[in-house]
Amino acid sequence: MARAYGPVVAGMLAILVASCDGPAQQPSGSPLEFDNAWVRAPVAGRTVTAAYCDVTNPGDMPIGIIGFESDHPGLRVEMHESTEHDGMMRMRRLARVTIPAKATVSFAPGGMHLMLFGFDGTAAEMTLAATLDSGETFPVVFATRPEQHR
Ligand SMILES: [Cu+2]
Repeated sequence: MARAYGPVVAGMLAILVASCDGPAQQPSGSPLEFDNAWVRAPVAGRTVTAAYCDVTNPGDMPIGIIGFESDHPGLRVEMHESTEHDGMMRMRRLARVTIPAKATVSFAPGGMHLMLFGFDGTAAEMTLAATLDSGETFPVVFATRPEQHR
């Protein structure tokens, strides 16, 4: 029976290796580093989905992200946080996400995420501009991945 798991484990390792393959492309001049940026392809016929990434602040001062924007026509982005309240999952909108000094904050399934309205998933990747509390914006490329429930 253990043999049946072989291909699955091999597949997972391949994904892990692929995601560690070389340095991620970082927006030039950005004080924050963005890794593992991906957007979940929406269910067919739907245009609401979520995007995720890991944000690292290598500096000595906390940095706030006050939003993400797209130049894609009709695409709107909100920063959300999923929370469980009395056994119910809820989402609330975040006006600001602070990345502490020398720390990584993850937008990840089940937690903070970027909520996308108006993305049909047909593009292999898309760019969202992260706006920092300094007012600077930096483009981050999100790769589209097929729908995954986990
Ligand atoms: Cu949401």
